[in-house]
Amino acid sequence: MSAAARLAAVGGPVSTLSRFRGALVAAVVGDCIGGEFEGAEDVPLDRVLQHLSGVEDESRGDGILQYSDDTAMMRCVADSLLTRVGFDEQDMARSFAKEYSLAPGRGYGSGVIQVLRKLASPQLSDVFQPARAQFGGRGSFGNGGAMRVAPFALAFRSAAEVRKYSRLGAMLTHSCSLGYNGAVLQGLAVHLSLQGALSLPQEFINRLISEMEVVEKEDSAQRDAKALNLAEFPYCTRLHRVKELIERSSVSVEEVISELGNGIAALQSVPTAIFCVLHCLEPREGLPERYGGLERTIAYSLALGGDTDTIACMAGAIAGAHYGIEAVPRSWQMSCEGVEEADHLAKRLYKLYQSQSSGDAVTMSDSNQPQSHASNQHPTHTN
Ligand code: R7I
Ligand code: MG
Repeated sequence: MSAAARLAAVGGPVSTLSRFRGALVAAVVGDCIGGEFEGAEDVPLDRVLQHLSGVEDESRGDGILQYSDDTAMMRCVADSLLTRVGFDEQDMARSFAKEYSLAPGRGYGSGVIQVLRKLASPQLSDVFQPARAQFGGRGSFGNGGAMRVAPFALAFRSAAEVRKYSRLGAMLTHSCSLGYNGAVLQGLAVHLSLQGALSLPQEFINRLISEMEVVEKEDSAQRDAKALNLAEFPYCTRLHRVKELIERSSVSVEEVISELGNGIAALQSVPTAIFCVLHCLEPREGLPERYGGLERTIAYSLALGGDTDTIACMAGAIAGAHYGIEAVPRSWQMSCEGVEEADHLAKRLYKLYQSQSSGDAVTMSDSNQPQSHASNQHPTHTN
């Protein structure tokens, strides 16, 4: 391991550009590598390690691992934010629809396909309408809004903007608050991680809890929780469980699955992804000592089974923003489709991010303050 990789693996100083590249590249890598175990109920760690050593073996010649809808849609988000210099719901919606029509076989959720077909219609004026019609009018609670959200955290500087645009971007396909609030949580986790907040894990999780307390006070969140027979403040409740689990000296995979879930619902996967990152900040029994934190995070996400590609993709985005690009093994990057493109998009988003700066870095304490953003120059964004 290089000195830079070692430094990154222990969470040492990492440049912002490296964090940006790490976030998108590790998300793609998590998606591609995680595809192997998608839907599996029981994934022994041995099998995960065997799969990963296969990925590391460059002479293997199996060809590259393909990305799924997670990466396909994340690319659309990044591309639209860059082309429109901010959030433009019409452009992003058309981009999702076009991507789906060009490559429909990427493993999209069965519900979201109907939305993507409707979004392709040139007659459609309200691009949020097809999502609202899903599941009897309540909208999808799937994790599809959260899995693609990372570029919002790379495009917007303040927590308030990340909250606002993560939510709107998710609502193009997921209008149930459980769906879009999962995206808000994942977007904020990447946002905080980019700023180095994972070097203080307790503060990181406390900050997410306090953010989600505000988000889940909204009427729509209260109403949807009731309609789905969930206790009030469902994300906050799960984040408190995450906090309890990371405080324990040992926790089994079975406990993590039963406490947090590993499913396709955002509620059963976003807090789980956050847990994977926090749990793997330290070396863990059963994982090779040579693994850095990023490798541990991806390996551990796979061992949970269930929606492995999406959980590894989301955990990868958060962990990649913390450890930086140097922590993503070259062999993993070379084995995964779409890495180069993700790296290129991350570099362009970094430039956009820098161009909004007045020269002052955003700090944890001032990141709640509204700041000027490129999207303000664009008349079509929704308020
Ligand atoms: O959320 P989404 O884009 O995809 C979720 C996962 C990701 O891992 C993708 O990679 C893919 O593999 O699937 O897709 P949706 O179709 O919106 O939601 C996914 C599934 O969640 C649906 O097909 C439903 O089975 C379920 N679901 C619901 N079921 C009942 N009631 C989502 N919302 C509801 C609901 O309100
Ligand atoms: Mg998936």
